[in-house]
Amino acid sequence: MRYYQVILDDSGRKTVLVESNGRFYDLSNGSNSFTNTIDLFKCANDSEKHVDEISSDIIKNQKPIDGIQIEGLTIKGLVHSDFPEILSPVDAPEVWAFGVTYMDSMKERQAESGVPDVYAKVYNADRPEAFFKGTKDRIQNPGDLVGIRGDSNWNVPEPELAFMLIDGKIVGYTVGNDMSSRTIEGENPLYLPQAKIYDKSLALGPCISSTNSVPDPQNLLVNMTIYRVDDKTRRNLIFKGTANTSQMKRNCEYLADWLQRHNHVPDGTVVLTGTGIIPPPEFTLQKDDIINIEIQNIGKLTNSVTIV
Ligand code: DO4
Ligand code: MG
Repeated sequence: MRYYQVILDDSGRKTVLVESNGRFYDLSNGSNSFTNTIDLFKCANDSEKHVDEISSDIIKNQKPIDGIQIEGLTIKGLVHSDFPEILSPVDAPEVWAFGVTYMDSMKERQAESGVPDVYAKVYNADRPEAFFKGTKDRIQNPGDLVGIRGDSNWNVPEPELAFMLIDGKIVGYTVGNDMSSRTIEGENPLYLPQAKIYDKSLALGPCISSTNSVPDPQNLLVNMTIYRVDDKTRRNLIFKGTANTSQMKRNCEYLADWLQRHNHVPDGTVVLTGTGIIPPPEFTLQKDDIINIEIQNIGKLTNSVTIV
């Protein structure tokens, strides 16, 4: 099942929707009621049940919500309706990221850097590269703007499979965009935090897919398209790329294990697993570009670009 955090109507009330067989149910309607995904997944963990079992129990006597449709893997409200407003699927207290987990990521960073050895070393070492990416207030929702830094002239999105941890275990998956400045990272690897953490540099969504819905996280297609709007307001496709999570050198369980060595992370922590799609060196994002990242069995995350 897939879990969305949404605002359903103009009351501003936030709730969790679950999608089951293309229909949506409100998990705040029931004796056991949930208005955020962390509480829901924690409840499943505490009661030693799968989250989909808890949800199935809640929705078994409920009618699906009218007027919400699934389009591809994106949820849409009624035509002309601003609702549901889709929020980030988890209010993650911490977001971490791994880098250089795909061969292509290693090669591209070697090309941009004056010290290419560090990337080969980390790709080949047992210890992966982990970095802190943000806190919940830094997460952009689906449909929100993502940022490129005003002091950087080479900027890219990084489409990444992300997982969520409860009690140290992987309980679901989402789509992440690890927005990055290649100018700053290329100048000196010690500038990594500035290349990676700045206003609007992280987006997550649209949902958390439970582990039942992602039976093999190491075999998922990842697609990214980028559109540029011309002066006639036409959208032109300017980049299209594909990867598969089977190309990851280290799997999600391995990354979860390394992250949590001597480092406890709070429930609801989200972890980005690295990018396998890197636009060519002449490509840089511009204001108003539209980025779509779609991961099989999860959904599509769409954001447009602003300068921060
Ligand atoms: O080494 C820098 C970061 C790499 C990264 O974010 C990635 O490979 O996705
Ligand atoms: Mg990345």
